[in-house]
Amino acid sequence: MRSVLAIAIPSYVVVAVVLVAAALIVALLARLAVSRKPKPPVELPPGQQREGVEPPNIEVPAVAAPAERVAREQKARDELGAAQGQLEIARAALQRDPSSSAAKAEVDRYERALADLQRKVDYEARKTQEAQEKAQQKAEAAAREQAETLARAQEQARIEAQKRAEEEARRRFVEQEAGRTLSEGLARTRSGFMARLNALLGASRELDDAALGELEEILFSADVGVRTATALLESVRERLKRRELSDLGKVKAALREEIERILSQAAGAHGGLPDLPAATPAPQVVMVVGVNGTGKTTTIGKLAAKLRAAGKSVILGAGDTFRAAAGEQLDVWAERAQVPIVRGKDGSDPGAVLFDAVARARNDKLDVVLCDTAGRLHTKANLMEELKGVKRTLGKAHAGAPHEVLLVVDATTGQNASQQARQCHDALGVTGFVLTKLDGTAKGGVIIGICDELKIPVRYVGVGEKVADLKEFDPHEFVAALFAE
Ligand SMILES: Nc1nc2c(ncn2[C@@H]2O[C@H](COP(=O)(O)OP(=O)(O)OP(=O)(O)O)[C@@H](O)[C@H]2O)c(=O)[nH]1
Ligand SMILES: [Mg+2]
Repeated sequence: MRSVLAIAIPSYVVVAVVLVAAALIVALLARLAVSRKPKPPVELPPGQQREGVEPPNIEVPAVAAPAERVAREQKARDELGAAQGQLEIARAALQRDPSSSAAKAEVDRYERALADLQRKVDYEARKTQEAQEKAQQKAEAAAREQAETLARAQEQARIEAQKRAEEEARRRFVEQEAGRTLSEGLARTRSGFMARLNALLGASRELDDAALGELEEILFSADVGVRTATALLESVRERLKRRELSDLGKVKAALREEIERILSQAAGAHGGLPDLPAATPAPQVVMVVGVNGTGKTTTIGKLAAKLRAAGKSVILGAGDTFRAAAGEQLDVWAERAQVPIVRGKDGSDPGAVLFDAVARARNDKLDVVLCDTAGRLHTKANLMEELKGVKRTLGKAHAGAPHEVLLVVDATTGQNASQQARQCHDALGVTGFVLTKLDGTAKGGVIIGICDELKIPVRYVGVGEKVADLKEFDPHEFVAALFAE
């Protein structure tokens, strides 16, 4: 066999084939080394890096150059291999006949051709590498885009899950803190003048002058105020004259009706924060006022939690800049109710702080701004004058603001509450009020006097310190709880 090959294929051809094969192996190994070089990590340009989204870490496996490119390079290498074979043959011929000028010319021709072909191979190899890098970059860009889209979707899902968890926490916060019922909150008032009234009007005794005298005495001792007590008595006397009332049970029903009428005339069917009229642009600005200690800050905190639980977006404005503790107290409520807060430096201008809160609400498209205010000033400045200034500033911050001037009065102060309500209303044009601390007093009758005199709707009543203790005022429910025996 060996002898047959030796005869059929001259030795220089075998040498040439071996050389070509070696050249091809070297070229192939060089290319493999290039493609295995570790890829530098892909960095997102600064403009494409999104806040909160980690630039994705992308690993793209090596991508092959286009087949047509590889084929061209291979063809050039084949041509080179063939030329090398030819050169070896020419050199062997020259070796056999060194004096042959034809053999010499042949060698020269193949050497020049080989140099040209080597340049061609280099060129094609460079082109293949460039094409490979381009394909690699394209694949990496596509992978990066895909990873970014995925990262954004994951981030969005995370934000939404967090929002849902916060909503749930808020809802549980409002629900779990089961407060008192209105009836429990009114227990003291019921055990005060209402107990005497119920005892008198529930007794099976004659409807005579003595009974009416006793009724008069009870109403005057209740905290409804002289004017309202007189009006209530008048209405009973009128109906007696018209013979509409035949016994004390009927007097009780008539009084209950009259009290519900007084409480409803301003409040309508139920209290709560009224919605903004349809055409009025948000945010709804609520300025909360009242003398010190009545429960403004606490009411704002409870209200924020309630409004949030009802799906409204709320921001708090810490307009009581006169006491450091006031801002901190509101901070605690903002944290509990999970709502943003705007605070200024202690002692700074309250109007400016509330202006900022409204501006932020407008910017962030929030529904409601709850503005806390001071109940007492360090200086001798008049509180009402100060609050008038704040009110004007709110009007500059947002057309129509404040939409609600919510006066907080403390029921335990009885007739003082009524007086404060009148003064505040004269100065600021109160649009609704909140009667707090009904749970701690027998003077709950004060609400009847305030509604009768000022005809301002009661928005909420407070029967304790928990969120659930702030109740939307419902005249019917209120009277039922008041008259319950
Ligand atoms: N029992 C009871 N306490 C209440 C109620 N509302 C508020 N309080 C308490 O009343 C106290 C005063 O409440 P604040 O909210 O600080 O009153 P404020 O009007 O903001 O007081 P200043 O900022 O000093 O003007 C706090 O201890 C509250 O917890 C309520 O309806 N029932
Ligand atoms: Mg306060």
